[in-house]
Parts: sequence; structure tokens; C-alpha cells
Amino acid sequence: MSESVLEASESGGILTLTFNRPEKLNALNDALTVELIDALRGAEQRSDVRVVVLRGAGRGFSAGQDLEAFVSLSAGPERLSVAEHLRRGYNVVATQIRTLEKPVIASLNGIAAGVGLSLALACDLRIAADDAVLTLGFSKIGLIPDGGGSLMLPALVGLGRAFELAWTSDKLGAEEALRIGLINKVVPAATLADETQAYAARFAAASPVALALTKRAFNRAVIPHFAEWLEEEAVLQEEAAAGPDLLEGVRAFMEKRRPAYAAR
Ligand code: T3D
Repeated sequence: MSESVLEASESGGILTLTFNRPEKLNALNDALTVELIDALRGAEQRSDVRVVVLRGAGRGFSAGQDLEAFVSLSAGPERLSVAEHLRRGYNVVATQIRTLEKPVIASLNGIAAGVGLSLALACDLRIAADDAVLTLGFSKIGLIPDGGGSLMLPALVGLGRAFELAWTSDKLGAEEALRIGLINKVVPAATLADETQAYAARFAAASPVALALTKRAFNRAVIPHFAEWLEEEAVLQEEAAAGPDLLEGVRAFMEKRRPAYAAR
């Protein structure tokens, strides 16, 4: 029997969901996204789940959209609409994370890139190993930050830093990410799993009402238009994907070379 691409484990009211495609740095494909949507729906329905932790198996959290899968989806007469793909997948997940009235914590054990990072930014809290690396990555393949990233990134770090991170796709170490407010806590890599459980346990023992209503309050105060923004983001991403840069960017990644982008 093949292993699941999303593994779930539970302890003390903490549901841990592990992206399980380590050979692909937990790049997200449709199967993983669908399982994640189901798991988050389950977490919402169960009162005994008090905290949700997202993490990755192996040496990364997630490398974002699986680019090989993306190429096959984009090929042929049934060409994928990027906006539609977002609506069916990442936008659902990001909305679930923001509307689940329980703490959702991203535990970053290595690389977090593309929409993998966006989903981590949609979480309420981020704890990272000291050797974790964060990168937007979208601009390298001609795209804009999606999965809510174009809203959560500036909300967390301010507009100036958001532009720099989104446009350069520079890799950020955990300490720098902590300094600019992108993450909440850095711990030694060897203790990340234990530290994550201990961190989550604090919230699992707290008043669920206080936590839920604080999340609702912060959502309404700071990102009241999150769902509407995801739709606008999807439309912008469709426009980005319609040009030649996406194909060139993805080809360059697969051929392990620098992309060559023509002037607009
Ligand atoms: O329709 C829609 O939904 C559009 C939405 C798009 C959302 C997005 O997420 S767009 C951004 C997608 N992600 C990326 O562009 C990141 C691509 N990956 C990288 O830039 C690098 O791999 C990393 C910075 C993440 C890590 O670098 P490094 O040096 O630690 O590892 P590596 O050697 O590059 O990768 C290891 C393997 O994973 C490698 O495979 P190989 O050569 O050993 O067979 C690599 O190809 C594979 N891999 C890494 N990222 C992806 C991937 N395979 C498929 N998709 C990936 N995203």
C-alpha cells in the first residue's frame, strides 16, 4: 500500500498534519491539497482538536506548487486555468486556515517556498528550526505571491520588505525571518519537533473561547477582506500565467539554468 501524502497524528488535543512528499521537498500537488482540505475540514468539526500543526517530512516544509505536476496540468487541450486551480485548491486551504477558530501553527523544518510559504504565512503562528530557509520564489517563475501571500506578507512585514522579498525571492534564514516579524520563534533544528509540541500544548490548554474569538477579532480587524482578496489574487495570477514568463521560468528551473525574460 502506498504511503499517504498527508500524514496525521494526534496527541493532547494537537492534530499534526505532515506533508509527506520528502523526495520532492513536499512540493504540493493536487492529491496533497485535497487531503489537506479534508483534514482541515475534519479539524473544524471535532471539538477535541484544539490546535493544528502543519509540518513537512524530511528536510523541508514545502517547496510550493509541484512544478512538474504544474507543467502536465498546463499542457494539452485541457489547459489548466491557474485562477481555477487556485480557487479549487490553495485558496480553499488558506481560507480554512484563517477561518478555523483554533490556533494553526506552521512548524518550519527546512525550506518553505512559493505557496508552501504562503500557507505558512496564513497560519496564526510560525515556529522554525534555526536552519530553516524561507523564500517567496514566485517572481523567479514569473508569478505573483498567491495562496494569500500577497496579503499576509505585507500584513506581517510591511510593504517595503514585502516588495523586496517578493521581487527578489531572496532566501531568508530563520533568524532574519524572526527579526522582521515573518516568524514567531526559532529553535535548534534538533529540538523543533519537541519545541513545536510544547508550544502548541500551551494553546491546547488555553481557553478555546478566548483563542477563537481573538482569532475572529484579528481577522476582522486586520484582514477582513481575506476571502475576497484571494479571488482578486487568483485573477492577477491568471494574468501573470498567460504570458511567456511562467513557461520560461519553470523550464529554467527544470533545466537548472537562469531564466531569460524578455522586456514587456
Ligand atoms: O496554479 C497554481 O496553483 C499556481 C500556483 C503556484 C504556486 C507556487 O508555489 S509557485 C512557486 C513554486 N515553487 C518554486 O518555484 C520553488 C522551486 N524550487 C526551488 O527553488 C528550490 O528547489 C528550493 C529553493 C525550494 C530548494 O532548493 P534546494 O537546493 O534545497 O533543493 P533542490 O535541489 O532545488 O530540490 C530538491 C529536489 O526537489 C529536486 O529534484 P531532483 O533534482 O533531486 O530530482 C528538485 O527538482 C525538486 N523540487 C524542488 N522544488 C520543486 C521540486 N520539484 C517539483 N516542484 C517543486 N516546486
